[in-house]
Amino acid sequence: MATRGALIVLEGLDRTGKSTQARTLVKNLNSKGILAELQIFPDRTTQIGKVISEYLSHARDLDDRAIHLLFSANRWEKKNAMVSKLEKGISLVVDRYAFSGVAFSSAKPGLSQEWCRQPDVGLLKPDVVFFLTADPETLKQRGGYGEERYENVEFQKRVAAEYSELEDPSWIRVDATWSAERIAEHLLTTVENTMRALPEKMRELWVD
Ligand code: DGP
Repeated sequence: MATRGALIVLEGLDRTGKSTQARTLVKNLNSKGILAELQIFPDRTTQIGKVISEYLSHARDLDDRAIHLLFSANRWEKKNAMVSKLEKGISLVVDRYAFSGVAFSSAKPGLSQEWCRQPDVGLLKPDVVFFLTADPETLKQRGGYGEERYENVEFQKRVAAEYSELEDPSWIRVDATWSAERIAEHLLTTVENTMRALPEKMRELWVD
């Protein structure tokens, strides 16, 4: 069995319950004696993250390509710390990753998936990607969206189409309309199985 931690990513549209599930997964892994920590992207605590947060709350406007590169830089600035934790045997549960980067940016006019992928090439490749799915109209019923940019059904539909194009067969689709308990159990079991067959070496995203 590998001595390193596993890199576990949760992806999906807004309001699919990702953040709750990511927190629950860390707690459930910890209670089984497995070292695990949460990493949220965008990480709004850094200087770059603060600019992203201002952009999302409409406090600042930025060119579509400029904000795309900042989201990516926000992931790059965390890479070394993530590698070091994984090497110490700490698993990381990541709430959104480069796939959000591609899906949300390429949903905008004029930005291709190919262009959007480039800045994230070479980041760590996840060991498992959970893709929480539900129809945007259903998600809207969950108390509606907030004030942030991207939080509207039309845009989310375009993001969903981009995710489908980006999805690869290794992703694990999870029905976000299942109960929170059922999803949490499914995630935990899958992660435990992934950990049993974890390759020692970490790989790079979109390289091979
Ligand atoms: P969250 O904090 O998970 O609600 O994410 C904030 C919003 O930003 C959400 O609508 C998804 C979007 N987002 C996350 N990562 C990226 C990214 O890398 N690029 C773009 N364009 N949007 C992103």
